[in-house]
Amino acid sequence: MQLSQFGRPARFLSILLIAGLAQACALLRVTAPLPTDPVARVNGYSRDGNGRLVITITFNEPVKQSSVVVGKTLIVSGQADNNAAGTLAWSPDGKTVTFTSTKTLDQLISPRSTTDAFFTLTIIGTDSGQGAVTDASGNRLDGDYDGTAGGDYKMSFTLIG
Ligand SMILES: [Ca+2]
Repeated sequence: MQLSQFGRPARFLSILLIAGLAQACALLRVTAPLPTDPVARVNGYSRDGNGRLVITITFNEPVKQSSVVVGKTLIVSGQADNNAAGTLAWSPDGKTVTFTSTKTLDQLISPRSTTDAFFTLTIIGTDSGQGAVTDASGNRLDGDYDGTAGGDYKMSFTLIG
């Protein structure tokens, strides 16, 4: 009786401790677009006034901006260009980056081999020689959402023909 009454606050304290640790060790993740979101597969991009591809990517915490390098740790691949050149623009809080391609979206996916067209966004979490995206403290992106740092984020976009 007395033991179980004593156990309750101890359990509460350990839950607080675990929650605190989880907070301190928060993993860097992409929160939008989510690879599992079927709507984002179609709508997670846009075109600017010049027809260039624009993809806006949001993370859960500020990113070390120098770790995001187009063609190395952020790779956009279309049917006609498997490593599209482009520029990055960061939000003031460092959590959101917007990629704008140098070529137009039509150039990236043309000629289309099927009615539908596809392009992919890869953000590197596992360094295989070209670096990896990290947060401001140097923790690598949990790109595969498995709960441990590392793993690449891959998002497929489909243009319905
Ligand atoms: Ca991971």
